[in-house]
Amino acid sequence: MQYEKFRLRAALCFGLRFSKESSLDAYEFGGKCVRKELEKKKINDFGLRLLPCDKFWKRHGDFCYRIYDEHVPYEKSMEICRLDGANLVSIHGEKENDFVSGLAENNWIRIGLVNQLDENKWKWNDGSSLDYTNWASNQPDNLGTEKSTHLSTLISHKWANYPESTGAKTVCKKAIRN
Ligand SMILES: [Ca+2]
Repeated sequence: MQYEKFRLRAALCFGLRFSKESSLDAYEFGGKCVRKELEKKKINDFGLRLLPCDKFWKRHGDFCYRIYDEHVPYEKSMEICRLDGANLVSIHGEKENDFVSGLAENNWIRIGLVNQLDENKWKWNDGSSLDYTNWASNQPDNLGTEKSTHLSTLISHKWANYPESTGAKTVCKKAIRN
């Protein structure tokens, strides 16, 4: 009989733990089924929730992305991302390209692909490898003067190089919190 009571209580605790009320956990303590708020575990000393991405950032895979709608030159884009502890976005495949261009909403965004004048090579600002490109036809052109790269749904999610002074929206990228 005592065993049955125990089984029932354990089942109740188990049910609570995996109920849709995901903010609650349940465990046995002193012969009772105790519920506790799980949310408190996810709040740090500053009262902020430790979600994988901060507010205003969107997650895709292991990274968080944020778009800034102001049209700014290259140096300003760099500064915006740096202040966020992030880099200008790098893109490593078609899915990531689609995700990033989806943030742009029919406008031009700057991505972190730059041309070093001294080497005449394209490199990602965040130091990641150049393993994917999606240039529009006849791009990149005017090497030496168009050293920044823009992406837009207006050219079928493809890329075109522009002078660093040309304004574009900024997309920043950083790794998710574990
Ligand atoms: Ca160009």
